[in-house]
Amino acid sequence: MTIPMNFSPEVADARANGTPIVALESTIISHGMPYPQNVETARRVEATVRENGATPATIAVINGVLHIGLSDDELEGFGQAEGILKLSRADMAACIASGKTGATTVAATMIGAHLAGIGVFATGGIGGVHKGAEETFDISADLRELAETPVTVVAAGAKAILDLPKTLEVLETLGVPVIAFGQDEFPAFWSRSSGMAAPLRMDTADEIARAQLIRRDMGLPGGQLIANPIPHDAEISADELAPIIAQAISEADNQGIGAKSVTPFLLGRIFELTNGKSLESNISLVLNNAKLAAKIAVAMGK
Ligand code: PSU
Ligand code: MN
Repeated sequence: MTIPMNFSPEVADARANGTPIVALESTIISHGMPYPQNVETARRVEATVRENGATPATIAVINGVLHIGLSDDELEGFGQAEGILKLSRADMAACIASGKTGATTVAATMIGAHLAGIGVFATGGIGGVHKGAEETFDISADLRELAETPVTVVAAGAKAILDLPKTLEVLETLGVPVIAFGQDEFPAFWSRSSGMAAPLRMDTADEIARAQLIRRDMGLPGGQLIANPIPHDAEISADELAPIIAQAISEADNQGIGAKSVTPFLLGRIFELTNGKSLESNISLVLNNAKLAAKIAVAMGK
């Protein structure tokens, strides 16, 4: 193996004992939330995975070593450090080769999870087709990764900063199962409703685990997107957010924000413009996703 890898002690134990593991991403820490809430959230997410019967494995590249499971100090480092690379499929190997440090997006976390034999991953929201993609061609590499890499990703749908109808169309074209959990509608991250029906619906972790295993046995590549609605008490209505999102997007356009900077810029502006309310919702939905992912990981192990 040419890939330098490091497993945290608890992940190494779980692998040795064959107990359930849930992968977690690091970009949500470094680029998705402000300090110190990002580190506090990362710790609470890990605790939630443990409380629900699985071992958390936060994935990142540190000085050219692919880490599967981070120590408390390492989590803190991703929360504080400026200038950490944001890694997707295109740049993960280069970061390892150059001995650099980078946080993994959904796409890169799926790749790391699969290398480590982990089949379930919890995050907040996935990247998707950005509004205006017909001009910018800005379509997240997360979508293609879901079509290629056999990891079930639990997210709260896709953010309203994205073009949701186009995101669902691309996922369908790529053959990615999009499964709403416990409701018929596709959830929209900060709100439970998007106005669009989800292509598929499931109501139990067992069903979700079975579907992934059946895909594998059918020889189908790729994972599944589980769209888990945000808890009722943490929702922000689409009406309240729409003008804020529009403002953030127009500022990004005016300031020439492009490529990898778009998503972190929009998340940061929406946090400011909602006086932190968007962050509280974001934390609540990530914890909710961690809980469901742990249950799916337990079901997959049966
Ligand atoms: N959703 C969040 N917070 C985040 C992200 C998504 O709620 O921080 C991150 C994820 O790591 C995701 C990435 O993979 O943004 C997508 O970035 P892009 O749009 O540049 O592909
Ligand atoms: Mn992009």
